[in-house]
Amino acid sequence: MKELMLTNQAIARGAYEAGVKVLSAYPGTPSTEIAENFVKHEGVYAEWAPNEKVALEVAIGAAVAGARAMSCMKHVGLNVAADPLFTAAYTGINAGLVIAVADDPGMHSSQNEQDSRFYARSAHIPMLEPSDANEAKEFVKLAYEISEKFDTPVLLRETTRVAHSHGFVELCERNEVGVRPYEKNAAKYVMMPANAIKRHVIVEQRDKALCEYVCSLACNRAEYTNENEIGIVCSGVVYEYVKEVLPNANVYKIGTVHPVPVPAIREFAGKVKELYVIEELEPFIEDTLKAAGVACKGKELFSLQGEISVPVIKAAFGLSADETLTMEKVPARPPVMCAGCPHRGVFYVLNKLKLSVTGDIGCYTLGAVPPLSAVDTCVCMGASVGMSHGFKKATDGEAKCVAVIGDSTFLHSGVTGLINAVYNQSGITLMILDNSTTGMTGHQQHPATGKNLKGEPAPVVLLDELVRACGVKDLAIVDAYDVKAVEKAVKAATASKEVSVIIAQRPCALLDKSPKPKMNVVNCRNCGVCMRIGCPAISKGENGIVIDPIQCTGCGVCANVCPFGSLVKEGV
Ligand SMILES: Cc1ncc(C[n+]2csc(CCOP(=O)(O)OP(=O)(O)O)c2C)c(N)n1
Repeated sequence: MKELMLTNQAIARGAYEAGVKVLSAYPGTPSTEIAENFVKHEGVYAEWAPNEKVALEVAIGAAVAGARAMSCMKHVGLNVAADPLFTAAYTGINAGLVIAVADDPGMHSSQNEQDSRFYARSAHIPMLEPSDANEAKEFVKLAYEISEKFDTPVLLRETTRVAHSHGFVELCERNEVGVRPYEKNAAKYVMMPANAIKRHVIVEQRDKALCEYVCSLACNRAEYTNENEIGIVCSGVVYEYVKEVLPNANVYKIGTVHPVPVPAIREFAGKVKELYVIEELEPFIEDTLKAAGVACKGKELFSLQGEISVPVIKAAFGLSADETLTMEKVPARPPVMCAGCPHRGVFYVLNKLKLSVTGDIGCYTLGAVPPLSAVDTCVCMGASVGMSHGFKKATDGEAKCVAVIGDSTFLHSGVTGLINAVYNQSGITLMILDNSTTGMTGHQQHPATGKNLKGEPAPVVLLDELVRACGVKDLAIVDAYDVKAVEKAVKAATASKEVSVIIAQRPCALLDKSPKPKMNVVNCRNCGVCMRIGCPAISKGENGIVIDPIQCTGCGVCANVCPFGSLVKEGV
């Protein structure tokens, strides 16, 4: 039976069919739907971990204990999980372990374009990369075979275009692999130097064996058309584009991007007119081939930035562009905070008070965009707290700055920064924007929401108690819609020499869709103050401010900033 599926759903299905028992993940576009779909299967366990490092450690533990396990994350999540990743390559696994990692060429929803293939090489872990949904499902099953055959974790890489495209997927039965017996084996699982030195030798031997083995795999294949034609080496979504743009080219499709099946590609190169490598981001395959003495062309024709696409390949090969709809032709729609977003009033205040804001990653990063224009920095999840501490230390405590972080991000990696600020006494002010969800990635639960991945009730980590337990004495809790209370709290907190924390609470406006009274405009004096909050429901009309009743959520933030009381709630 076939079913139309999102590739991420197909990966979840592949894990189910492979007999995976335990999955642990942290959300991150474009990987999030893998966990969300896997948990829907019967007889499996899946969870949101507070961050990717924990998620991978859970999966490693489950695999060592004897159950097939999976961990899923976006590319930057693999940075967070890199510590256990590198050493799990040494310990090996007991039952199969697959780490699904989603790269985001073009940065549709990421802060950088890093290429995860380098993790595979430097951690000495094999990596598979599918081109479509059905292949993704099959590659997951293959990944578990490789994992157990070679006693290694296996990385499964996808990119945004593959993760978020649909395809028909052939459904198969679940392979009930059961749980393997676990045997204590310190030499294998306790990585202290004396043991790790010996395991490193095994890792190198495994690498060599894998290099040979991948050449025999059907997922690495040459597709010949004509020996007078050029040859293209590619993988992932680029394979689909190449088949469309260059139907006469010979193609070598790589399924294992690490190790690259070099001997097989060398043979392919000998049978084609000229060899090209087309790959997104870094010249990973190209450099591997060149280092092995296989002549090829690649990045002299293609950029290291952004995605490869049909028009990009056409342009590189001098083929005439057709009327294909390109991204450039689509009008730009810059992101804005939603109407009713509880983060809006906070940034209005921070901008008004002219404070420097070390920001973080979440919906609230949009506090950097005009007219709010409040956020000064955004580097990675959790960085807001450490960076504010750095601002303070650099200026002998004089910097007028505030760190702003979301609830999910605080639990992910902000709490350690707060412990550091208390311990090393910098007197930072941290604002936790608690909207009771992981908003940016589509409303996932986290340890402070009271629900688990299945949506079932779960124990709640109380943010105020956690903050106090870190040693913070100066803690204020405010309603994020109450702009005046936010302003008062920020003024008090930034005047203090102690570490201070403000928790601004209000659930994400998209969580509660019940009808609410909208805002009305009465005797507008056209002062324009409400335009400074950047609400998409507010615009300037011919006779003053206009509120779009479809978008308005009645949050009242505009009324709280209006100096003339001209914005009032319907029926109030
Ligand atoms: C290491 C890492 N993991 C995951 C992500 C994806 N991501 C971006 S923001 C975010 C969390 C947003 O939730 P929260 O901090 O509660 O803020 P909100 O969006 O709800 O305002 C996540 C998971 C990321 N950018 N980096």
